[in-house]
Amino acid sequence: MRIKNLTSITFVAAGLLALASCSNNNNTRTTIGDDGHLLWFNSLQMEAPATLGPTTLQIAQENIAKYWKSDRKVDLKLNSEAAAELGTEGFEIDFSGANICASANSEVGLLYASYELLRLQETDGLAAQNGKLTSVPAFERRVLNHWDNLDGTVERGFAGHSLWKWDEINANDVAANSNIYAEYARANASVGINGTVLNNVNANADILTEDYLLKVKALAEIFRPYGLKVYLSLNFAAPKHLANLETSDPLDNEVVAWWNAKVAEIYKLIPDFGGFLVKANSEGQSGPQDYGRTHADGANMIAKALEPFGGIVMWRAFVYDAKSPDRAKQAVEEFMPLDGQFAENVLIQIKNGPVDFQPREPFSPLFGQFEKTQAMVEVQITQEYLGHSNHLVYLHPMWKECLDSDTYERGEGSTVGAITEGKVMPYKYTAIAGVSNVGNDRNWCGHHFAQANWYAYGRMAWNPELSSEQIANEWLMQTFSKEKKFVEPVGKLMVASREACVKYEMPLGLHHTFKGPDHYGPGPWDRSIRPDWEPAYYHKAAADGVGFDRTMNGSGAVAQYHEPLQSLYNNVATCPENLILWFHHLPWDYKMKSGRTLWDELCLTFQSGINDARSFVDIWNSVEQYVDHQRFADVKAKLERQAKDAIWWRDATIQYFQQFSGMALPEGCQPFQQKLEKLMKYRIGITNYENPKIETLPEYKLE
Ligand code: GCW
Repeated sequence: MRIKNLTSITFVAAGLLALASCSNNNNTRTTIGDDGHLLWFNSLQMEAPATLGPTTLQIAQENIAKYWKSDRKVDLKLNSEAAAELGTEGFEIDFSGANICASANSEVGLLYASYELLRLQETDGLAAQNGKLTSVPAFERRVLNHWDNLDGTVERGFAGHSLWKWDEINANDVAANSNIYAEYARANASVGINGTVLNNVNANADILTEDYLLKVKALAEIFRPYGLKVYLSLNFAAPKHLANLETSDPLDNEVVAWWNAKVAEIYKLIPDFGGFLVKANSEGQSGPQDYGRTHADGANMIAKALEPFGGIVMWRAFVYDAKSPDRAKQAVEEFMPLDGQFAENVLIQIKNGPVDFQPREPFSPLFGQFEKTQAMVEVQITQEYLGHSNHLVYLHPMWKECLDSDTYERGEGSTVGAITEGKVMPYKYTAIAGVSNVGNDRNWCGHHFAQANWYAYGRMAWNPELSSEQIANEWLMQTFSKEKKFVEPVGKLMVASREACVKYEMPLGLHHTFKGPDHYGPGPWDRSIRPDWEPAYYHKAAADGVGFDRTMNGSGAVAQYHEPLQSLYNNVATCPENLILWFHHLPWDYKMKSGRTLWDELCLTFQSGINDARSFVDIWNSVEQYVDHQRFADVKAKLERQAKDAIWWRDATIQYFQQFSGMALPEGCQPFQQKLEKLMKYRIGITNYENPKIETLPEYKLE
């Protein structure tokens, strides 16, 4: 006999009025919530979870029992009959009856439903619900990538040290560990993130030693009730490093046997281990090419070991080498010959753009090229190139721009999103990755508003259709205040912030004009040990003009795009102007659509970015009454810094380019505040992991 409605539990929101009024109490919010630690649970004042204890179902039940404020009862039903299409994680919430009924095929589906209900409640969304709300995640594997090193530093992390305290993790008594790990897992579950790669893609092989694996197992146990699976980055040379084998050649029998045994050992400890993330033959990491083998040889060897256990390999396509005349072309050149050779449980993890997480890039053409290979998108949540944790830059618009980009692979509608969701060609596995911005800072992400990027990543991975505005507004309501006079202006500020950053850092398709390896601040003049690490490789500013010619007369990168994009990008008259210097090298006096010269347009776009950043300070000042004093002051200081940085960026970039253009600042531009010679000497140690705080630019003034 089939068991139906395995559990059907009804909760009465008993005694919750007291709690509700407590969470609405401004005093409570100021004292408890103002360091930002409560994330988007601020409006609920959610209690810290126990490190271990409750099951998934119990967590869902508790969410409702403790935090559901309405007197309408909520039923949570497991294994309801109608739920077949919900899959293993989806849920349905029926608002039509007297009771609200949430059903799912699994406990984790009910857990997600409970967070959906609380989100609706906290964002005034319940009134609009009267029928059935069905929700199924777009991507099966919604993964965070931590670039956390075993020594506690975080590569491109701007929120303190790693959350993982490897020295302290107690593998023998899991419940004795800090409950920060359960808090982290809960935050992820609440936005639908179901996987986490714990260590940096520049991987230390030691993560696969028994000592570390036992600690990974402890974390996996804490995460499990929240539906969060653990993955690891592997070092391809691990057999050499850890077992003293002479080689790590993926076709060597001993190497294969070593990986098989290692994978079996991991699954014995962590039966639901998700799989491996691999950066191979990229930026000095070892890989199969060290042994004359291909990416496919390497990925498939690991994939075969994982296959019996249901694990996957996420093999990165982030490859480039110093000799390539156009780095943007290399992923396609290196991976397309391998299309069709990858095992079924391999996904190729591709950064949103073809270079490297720049403020604006076109989508990576590799998404539209693969015909027989599963691709997944990697976005960067940490703001490596977008002002670190000093700038308020809400990234959802940037990510959505990539997912919504049409590759035209199979005619219109073959967007990056549709392809990677497996809607264009059938995929066995679908996934998406986001490089985490979480550290051990009290507020998790360094900037209070950087939390919105963690939140938005999860919401997008679940439902890529949600708009930037909706996600921003719901985050604001849960994190700060439901007051319309707060949410409206600040929501608009958030949605505008990415474009503002593009404008004040590198507009019109400029890219990689950063100072030094910190990737913070302007340095179009900067030199390096490799040409492709120098800004001039990308901007090519000279007396004859500026921009990278990627047309058919130049590097030919446009040919990696399908028609009509190829012609659109190739033709300077049709190329979107927000990418024009990505694809074209143009004279300084080139006529833009506005009728202005390229030079004037460039200067005025920078100015517009400065004005936007400046206006953010005013907007924030105008909502002071709705924000607790601590978070208000924290954000204000950072917004002022951001607005000054915007001027710094403009001063440096435009004065540097002026040496070539010989043209003056057009009307409408503020005069430079600092001279180029001084800015060229200017260094700030922003990549200071011990103290990644604001270092002011005292010379800059806000008007
Ligand atoms: O964006 C670049 C970063 C490196 C990073 C690399 C990668 C983890 O500057 O710090 O290394 O990309 O994505 O592998």
